[in-house]
Amino acid sequence: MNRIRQVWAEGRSAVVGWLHIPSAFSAEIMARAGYDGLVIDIQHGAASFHEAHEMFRAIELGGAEPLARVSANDPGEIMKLLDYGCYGVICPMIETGEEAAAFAASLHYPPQGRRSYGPRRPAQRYGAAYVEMASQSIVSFAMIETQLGLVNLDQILAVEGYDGVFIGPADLALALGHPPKPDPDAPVVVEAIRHIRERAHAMGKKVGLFCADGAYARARIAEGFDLVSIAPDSALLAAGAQASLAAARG
Ligand code: 3PY
Ligand code: MG
Repeated sequence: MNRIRQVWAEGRSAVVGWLHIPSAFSAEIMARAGYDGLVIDIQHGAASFHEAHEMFRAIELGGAEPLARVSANDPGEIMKLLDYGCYGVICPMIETGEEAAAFAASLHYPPQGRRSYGPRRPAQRYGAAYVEMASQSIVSFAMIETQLGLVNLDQILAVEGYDGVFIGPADLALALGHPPKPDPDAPVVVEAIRHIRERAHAMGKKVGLFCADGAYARARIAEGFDLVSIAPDSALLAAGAQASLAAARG
């Protein structure tokens, strides 16, 4: 079973890491740290498709579920990533019910969706029965991070065929006239995040949030978020390097 679905089935919230660095080696190190899943950020990270493919394999080897935040709501990109070992898709900037429906269609084989058949790596993991379990083998989130996404939230949430919404706090803050800060404290942004969480749950959808600080993420889990991402690999590397250098220099 998909490790994120397993966590949900056990009544827990998933904690995932975030990868900007285009390296299978560092992805494997991150996976072995024990995250439920790792998200390769194709939108704002450095990985090419080929590098992402190698990283998916390293993440799986390391025991975490391989996921990706795609660069756009592009069926070709989404289907290709699914064919090469991505078991969770986070799609940025969803703003209407039509966009959410197009996203959902990319995730499923007919008759539910319009995914094209060619599961090169999932067929290795799941064998010939993959086609029957394909939909269950992935998790999916539409990102809410714009004014229009907020306005059309209920219309987006009413679409079937994807698991939940994922909040991008930096873009959401920009949309609401605030600096693009992770772990936001501006009341209007905090209120928008609460509103999205409550509407998502009221309409039977999961809700996830991009976080930086682990303690901040823990507080959001206590509020009921079903999935949180924490500090990206690039930030962890910078923090570790700075601390080590500071200790050496005194
Ligand atoms: C945002 O905060 O806008 C995101 O998309 C998270 O990377
Ligand atoms: Mg964003």
